[in-house]
Amino acid sequence: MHTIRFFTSGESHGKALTGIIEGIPSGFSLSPEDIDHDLKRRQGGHGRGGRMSIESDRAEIISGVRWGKTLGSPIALIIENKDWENWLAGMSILEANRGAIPPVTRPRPGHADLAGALKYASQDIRDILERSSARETAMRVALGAVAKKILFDFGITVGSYVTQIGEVCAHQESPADDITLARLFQAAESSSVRCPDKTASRSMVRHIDRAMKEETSLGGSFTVFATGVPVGLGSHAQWDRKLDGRLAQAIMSIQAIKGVEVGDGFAMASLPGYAVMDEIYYGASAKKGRKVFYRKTNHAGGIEGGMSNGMPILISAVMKPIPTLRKPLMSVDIKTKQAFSAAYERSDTCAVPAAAVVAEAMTALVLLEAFLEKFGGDSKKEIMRNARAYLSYLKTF
Ligand code: EPS
Repeated sequence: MHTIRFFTSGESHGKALTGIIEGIPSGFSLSPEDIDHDLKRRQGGHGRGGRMSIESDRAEIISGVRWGKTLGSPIALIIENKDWENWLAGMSILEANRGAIPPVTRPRPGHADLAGALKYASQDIRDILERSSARETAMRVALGAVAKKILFDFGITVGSYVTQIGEVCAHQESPADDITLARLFQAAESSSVRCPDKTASRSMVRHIDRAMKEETSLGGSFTVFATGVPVGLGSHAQWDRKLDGRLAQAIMSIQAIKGVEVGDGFAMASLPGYAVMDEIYYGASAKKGRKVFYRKTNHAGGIEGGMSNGMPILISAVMKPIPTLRKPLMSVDIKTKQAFSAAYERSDTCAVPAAAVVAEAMTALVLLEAFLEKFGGDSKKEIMRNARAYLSYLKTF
């Protein structure tokens, strides 16, 4: 039984994106501004294409909230596609408009185009690309903003920063503690590529400009973090309850993501055991002077045995270069079976900064689901009581 469930719908050039999230308890403050802030962050980032100058995403909350507070009923959201005006006949739902624009018959390597057309028996690849487009992630960010707002009321903060774009890598700090992460996040928020390292940021911008001129695209990597997560979200007891597995699936589902790692992740392959475990200590905490279990390192990325261990959660992911290239790649027309250069649809050069914001949303949604499994209730008051009782119990352990 899932504590929360959510769905999105919408084509990239259709009328709107819609989303429904169910299971949000009552009594939490929520306003459109809480959501619009993250929508704006997702639209930014150096390297975005022409579409982002058309859209200025805003969420309309159409159910589940009254007088600024959640009701416990499903929350439905709508984000309009401004570009729809240019696609009225081409994306019309009416049979009468069939054939208003020519079909897309040239599948782009790296996209859902060919597999989707074959699977859904479609002679027009537009039927596939409209939904596989990363436009859909705008709604995931809106739903994730709802989750973030609720987590924040319990002291949990989710953020991200970019660590690599193409060949340019940021100087990597070891982000073991909340203060370092807050600083990295703040620096990322004032960088046009969402990278906390100023020198690397400047090189990344130049690298993206060069890729634009060379008519190619760039991928990269980013880190998502969550601080304030209490020990014990997720479970070791069954494969599909493990928090790391759930987070990895959620982030891997974002368009163009090709790898996800937790904590030191792939680097652990070449390190000896003593270098990647986080030794356990017991003593007075810096915060309240009370004795607690603590770690000096966070190689595990805050998750051991599929459960949060009280350290910040750290997940990194790799985004491949966007597959829509101005300089087209070889492909085969699905109608004529002739070799062609793949069709070019207007696109971004680099969307790694945006992907990091989408990954924050997916992380928040998974964490909220796990949080409500542990402390679940129907109202904010009830959940507060449950969470407080658990935290008091931990003090007596
Ligand atoms: C995308 C192609 C571009 C991107 C789009 C994702 O859209 P268009 O085809 O309209 O130029 O801008 O991203 C968004 C619209 C968005 O909101 O992120 C693709 O093919 O995935």
